[in-house]
Amino acid sequence: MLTGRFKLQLLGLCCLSSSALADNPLVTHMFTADPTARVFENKVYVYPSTDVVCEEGFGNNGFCMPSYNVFSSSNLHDWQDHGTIVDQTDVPWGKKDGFGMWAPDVVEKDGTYYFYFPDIPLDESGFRRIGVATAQSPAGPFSVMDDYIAGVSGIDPNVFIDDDGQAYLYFGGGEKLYVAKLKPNMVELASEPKEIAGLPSKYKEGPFLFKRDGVYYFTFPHSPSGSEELAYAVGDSPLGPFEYQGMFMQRWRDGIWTNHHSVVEYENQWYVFYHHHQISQNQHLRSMRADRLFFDSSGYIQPITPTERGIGTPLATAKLQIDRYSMLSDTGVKVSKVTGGALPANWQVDWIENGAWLNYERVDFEQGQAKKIVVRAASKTQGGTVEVRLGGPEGEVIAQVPISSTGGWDKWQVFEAPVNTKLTGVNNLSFVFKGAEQGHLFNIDWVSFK
Ligand code: FUB
Repeated sequence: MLTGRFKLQLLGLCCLSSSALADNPLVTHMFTADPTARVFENKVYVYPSTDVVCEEGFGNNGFCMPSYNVFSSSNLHDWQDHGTIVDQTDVPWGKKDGFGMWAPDVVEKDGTYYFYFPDIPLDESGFRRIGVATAQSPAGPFSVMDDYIAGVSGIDPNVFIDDDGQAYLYFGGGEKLYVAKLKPNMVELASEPKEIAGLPSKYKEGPFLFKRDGVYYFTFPHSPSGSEELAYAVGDSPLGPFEYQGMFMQRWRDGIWTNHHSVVEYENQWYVFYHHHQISQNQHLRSMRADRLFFDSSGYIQPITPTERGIGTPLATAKLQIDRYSMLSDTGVKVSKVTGGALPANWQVDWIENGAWLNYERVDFEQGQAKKIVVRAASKTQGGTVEVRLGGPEGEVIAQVPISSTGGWDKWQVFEAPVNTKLTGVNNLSFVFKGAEQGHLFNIDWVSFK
């Protein structure tokens, strides 16, 4: 139960820069894992590790993880890839072909960005040591420090700076997780690492501490049996002890053992970032995702249900990948990945039958410029109509887009129709599919407004 108090209330080769549009997974052009999200300069920056296919004889525990990238977004839909910020070959004290650059973290103090990362030490003094790279901007360029943090051996660093300016380093993977104070220079320990008290038994890793309404939430992937669930404990001090509260995200049951997360508040909404292997179906080639996180009135974290729609608010003029839906009717419509395990991943809406529907929430129409809707569709049969409605499948009809035969289920054409209402601001859309009573009508790639 909740505590009484709780109840009351790189060596910068920076960088390639490109844009990716996505809901979940957040990016589809590369594999990304262990995402740490932070708010810097009024944007969300995400620092994942990167998964690549292992060549024979390389890698560690099945993972090949050579480097770190950073991504940023202000609408949580358009993610700018700022490129690689730290590569294993940049780390003076690290094995240059170790591929062991596991989950990282980053914090800002006095205008300097401190990037903490695990790597395999050349001196063979541990499974992983934790290094630091610093930059003057959240996207780098980062300079890697000459040596790892003395006195720390383990994985999954997480750094929390409390309101009084004291910084704490959390780390570890195994039966025990650890915390130590950092000196004001952020790269040396100010206290001996001590075991965090109050956590449940069995394997734990990926600590992530945040503070909300004066309560310290210590969150961690936990494996009581089988794959990892995301769990949390709460306390009155960043050093603990903590009181275990249970899990807030269930374990994956489809062939991936890890999950790894971070929690961040942005523009008065809390989010959890985590990973899954939806694109590759290979547990060593993961993709970062995010969903909204809510607390109940007592401060308990409400359980997360992973969504395809994710967290972004795209502009209506973007290519809206409605296969990343908010909700689908129970029958008469499916979503299929058309790229296999390859990158960049792409999905389509298909097996559509008369009367089926799909909701896609949070589309930004700004000042009301949208006059037309465009649908990219394919049909081997006679096609049908896409009714576009507001708010849900019973909502006001704002457009009706006729789709005719294109001669094949993968012969794509663009169809359009006028929008009969002036839409402004953020709206929830619903697409209702109409056509012959029997058979499949059409497939949809994306929709967009002009
Ligand atoms: O990604 C490699 C390791 O797997 C991370 O460091 C762990 O937290 C787990 O996600």
